[in-house]
Amino acid sequence: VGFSQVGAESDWRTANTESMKSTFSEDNGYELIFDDAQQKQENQLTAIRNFIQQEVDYIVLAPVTETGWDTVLQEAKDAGIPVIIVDRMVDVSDDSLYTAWVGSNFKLEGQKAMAWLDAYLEAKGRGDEEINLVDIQGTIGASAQIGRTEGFDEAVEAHDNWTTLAQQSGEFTQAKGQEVMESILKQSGDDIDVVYCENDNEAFGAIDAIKAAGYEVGGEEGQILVMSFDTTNAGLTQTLSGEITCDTECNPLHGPRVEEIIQKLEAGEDVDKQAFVDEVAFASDDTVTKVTIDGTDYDITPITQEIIDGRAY
Ligand code: GYE
Repeated sequence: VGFSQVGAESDWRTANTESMKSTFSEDNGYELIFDDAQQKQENQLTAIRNFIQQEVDYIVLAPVTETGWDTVLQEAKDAGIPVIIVDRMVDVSDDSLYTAWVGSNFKLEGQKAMAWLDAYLEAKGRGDEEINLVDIQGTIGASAQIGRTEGFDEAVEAHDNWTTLAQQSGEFTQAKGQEVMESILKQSGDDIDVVYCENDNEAFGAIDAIKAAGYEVGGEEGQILVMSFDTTNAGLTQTLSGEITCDTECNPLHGPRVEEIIQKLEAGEDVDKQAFVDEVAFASDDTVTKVTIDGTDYDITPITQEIIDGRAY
């Protein structure tokens, strides 16, 4: 199995890589050829071509961004090697260029987070106040960015009293999240109510920048409310401390899911073309414990140390 991984940009990614490596281990009967693309699509194209040359049985691709895969996936198809897409999605003209995809519903993640924010501000008596928001986006063109930004934009548009002050990519990294937040704070620090970070590592960087600039993070009026995605161990620990007020899950444990697909293919069975992972969400307190999107209820669980200790990542 050849696995082309996006990079090592986040805690989420580390958990994802570990899940893949421990599943596709020699003990389990696999030979895994792992390639870290350092967030560059050109490296992924090279990796896939190397996998084809090495005549692997399966190619697993975690694509950095959605577009630009048609040619290389056609090459894999011509070589008769099934390609399983994991985590982020590809945008291809012909769906037969990949065998199956498993990952998250990133738009739903964004919608859940923004529905939580709406209910939270309402509960705090701030439903009619002017609210200024910042969106620190993920890697532009990555499904995780596209879906989470859509959830953000649609919610801002639906509120006359919400304004987007800044919207900029933090590349899903802590360093870039901090750098971007520093510059936004210089321009409009006093006006910011909410910072929506599209992953935990950006949130860690943003929180450092906010504190260094002399502002307080938290969910009360006068503080800067930080939201995040991934629910990594470190992210939930900062949720417990109240520095992140809401953290929406993105589950990285894809190894066993990809293995199930491969086992079915080996047995000649059909596999789902696309499969979404079920995900939850956590908040620093119990102000809002449920949101409803398109008629479906989703729990928002107040985080505790017990919950953090009991989680697999
Ligand atoms: O949220 C982020 C990572 O694609 C879901 O990529 C993934 C995202 C995740 O770098 O931390």
